[in-house]
Amino acid sequence: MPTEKQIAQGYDYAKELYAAKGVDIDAAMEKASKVAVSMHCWQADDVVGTDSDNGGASGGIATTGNYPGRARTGDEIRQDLNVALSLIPGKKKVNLHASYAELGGKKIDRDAYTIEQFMNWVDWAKDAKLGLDFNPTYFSHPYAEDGFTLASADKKIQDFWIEHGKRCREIGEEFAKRLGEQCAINFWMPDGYKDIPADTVAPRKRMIEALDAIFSAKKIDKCLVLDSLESKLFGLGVESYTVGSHELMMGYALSRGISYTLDAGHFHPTEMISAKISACLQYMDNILLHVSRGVRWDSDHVITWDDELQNIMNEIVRNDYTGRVCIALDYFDASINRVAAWVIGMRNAQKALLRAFVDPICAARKAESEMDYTTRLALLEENKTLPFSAVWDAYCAKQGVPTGDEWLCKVKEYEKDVLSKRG
Ligand code: RNT
Ligand code: ZN
Repeated sequence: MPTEKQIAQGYDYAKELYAAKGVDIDAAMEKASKVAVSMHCWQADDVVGTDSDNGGASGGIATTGNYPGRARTGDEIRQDLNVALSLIPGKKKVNLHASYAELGGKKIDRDAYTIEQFMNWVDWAKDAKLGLDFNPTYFSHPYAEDGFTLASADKKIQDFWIEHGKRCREIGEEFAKRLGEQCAINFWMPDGYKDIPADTVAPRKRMIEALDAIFSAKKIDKCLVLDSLESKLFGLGVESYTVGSHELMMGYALSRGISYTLDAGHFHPTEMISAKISACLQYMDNILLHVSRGVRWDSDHVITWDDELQNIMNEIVRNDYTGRVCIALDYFDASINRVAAWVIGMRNAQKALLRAFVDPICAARKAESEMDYTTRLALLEENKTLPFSAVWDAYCAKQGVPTGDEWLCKVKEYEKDVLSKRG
């Protein structure tokens, strides 16, 4: 890890080189520090949740691995979050699923949740000065076992899940009011068939009806709640037909004026969500991103600082979309230390965001406007070796978080003192 002196020297060097390209790295750091990245609570415990003994995620998503130290309670999750958050620079939010309700020994089902079951989270977020995002949980529940929730042909099941959606919007509204930050609520439903359907229309009609029932139940100020709908290509055990496909969800979101969620793992492997951002935003006010990393399929690996992550952030920053795109992470790896999984992915997201703010783009855009594509390619490639690592180190130091791999020692210490002692 760099010394204080090296960080200062690196900063001076970078400042001069970037200034020569027309970039003020101080202004870039300031701007980057205002864009929130929402950290998903579900990396803590392999998407198990705290509201029942459901045995883990269902609905076509799966964690693999059995690394010791999984958080088992709300308190343990918050304890782990505190450690992870202290090692990540930039603005952060925390993204909760409804399955992280704390029932306090009472028997309350998901169609009856209120803010009461989330007060430990609200109090914690208030102390930590964090906004909360939210997700209804349409999986890991006996009523989701048949593979259908909002699109279920069983009225009792469909109504139960409609009610859950309504309750979640009210809980999200409370989060926003109590914490003073907008709550983005992401709706993802696993509904679909393992094998070839005979009727592809009826489930889609039922999905639309159910969504209409949820969103028309209460008008909530968009400053408080941003409703967003996530599409998917397929899931494990849901290989043949997904009700909430890209076209259905985007069409719904567009026609009802709500936000659409692009998950990086939910398209064909060569289809990149970075390429979709500027297209969606021609027609929609907002989109939400689930930044994930699919390896050959929607595997939800920890995000690395790869071309796609950088391209996503470039698109948001270069097009001035920071106010219209909510950035959230969505991955879950149980084969490595879970706190480290958070820190690696979040630091990568923040790194890519900062890099997008410092990367010079004006000259390449000018060349493009003059149809000088040679210069465009040459400049974009030369920018890649500008001393960004020095800017990143200076940013981490300024934000009071570890530089280099210094954070890893803290996680290893925490593993030794706390995580390894969990049964
Ligand atoms: C599943 C979706 C969904 C979930 C989380 C836990 O494929 O990506 O967003 O991963 O809600
Ligand atoms: Zn997702």
